Amino acid sequence: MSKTLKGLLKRVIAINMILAICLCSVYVMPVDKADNNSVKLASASAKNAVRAHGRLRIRGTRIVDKNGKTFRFRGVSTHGVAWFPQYVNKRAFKTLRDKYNVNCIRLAMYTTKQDGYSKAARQTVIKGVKYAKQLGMYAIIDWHILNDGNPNTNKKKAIKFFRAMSKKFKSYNNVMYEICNEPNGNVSWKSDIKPYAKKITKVIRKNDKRGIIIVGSSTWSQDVDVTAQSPLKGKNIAYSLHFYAATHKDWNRQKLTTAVKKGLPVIVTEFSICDASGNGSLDKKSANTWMRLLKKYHISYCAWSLCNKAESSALIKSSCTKTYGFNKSDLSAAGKWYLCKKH
Ligand code: IDC
Repeated sequence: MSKTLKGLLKRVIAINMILAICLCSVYVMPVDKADNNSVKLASASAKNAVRAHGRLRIRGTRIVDKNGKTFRFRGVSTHGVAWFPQYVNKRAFKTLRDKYNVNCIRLAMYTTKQDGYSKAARQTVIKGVKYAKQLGMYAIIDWHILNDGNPNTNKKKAIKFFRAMSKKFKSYNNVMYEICNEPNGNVSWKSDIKPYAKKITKVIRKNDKRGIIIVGSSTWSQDVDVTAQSPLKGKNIAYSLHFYAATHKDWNRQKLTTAVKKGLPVIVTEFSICDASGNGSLDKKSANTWMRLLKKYHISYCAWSLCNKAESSALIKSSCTKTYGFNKSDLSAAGKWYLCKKH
């Protein structure tokens, strides 16, 4: 081949390459612009907790990640998904993840008809788990018993629900099952909650052999010290402790210490810094004492709740109607305390 021909060929190839690059960027640019989300997703991949930590397990009193390292999640609980389904959207979860370092979403589904238990509520939970998975966040499926005090009241429904959920999500590595939010009333660990938990655990384990199962305790999930006297047998089972800092103080913190010292793995799947009604004034002093204790024992936590209801536990200001993209000024006092502070 003559020198001039070679030179010509090189030039043609170079021009083609430049053209191809131009064409690509013309093609890519509008996509990025149109789908702002995808760009941010890529840049925020460092926040993909599930990619980094994988399936969580319980070892001793702690949660450990896929590498066996102690892991604590920092979560947000929805309000009842039947009442505030609008916050179960991918952009809301992404906002929590990217702006506020949240890596776990608890999907609270009340279990009585009067509190919105329905097919639609179940579908919202399923959607929520999928969004969390897509964003690399952990998800807690919360069977939110409350007015139904004894978990056995709706045991049949719970069996059906957890059979379906564990079947659907058995291959997901981000799912945890909270099988009874807050047993209360005339209910005891030994004769009510433990037998219920045995049954539900068996149902879940038929499908999902490894996902963490979280079990509540008596007195609105405060009596972890009682649970610690005779925990369930089996792997990857943890126990929930709930607190509302303005109501629950040293007495309750002592219960946590007793339980952990006995070897019970505890997760705070729900807390707020107001009183137990979900309203009232905030007690930041008690809240900070709680947070120090949780840190000491490497305990994970989720704050109640992702909504703009006019109550002090709501993380979003009641005047804010956004359902995602919350800025600091959109957050309530409790929201600012929780989401904008390092605990
Ligand atoms: C509260 C909600 C409130 C709702 C009420 C009744 O904040 O808007 O009207 O339930 O359903 C819990 C429960 C949680 C409660 C919360 C505050 O798990 O469902 O939510 N709380 O009372 N345990 C202790 C406090």
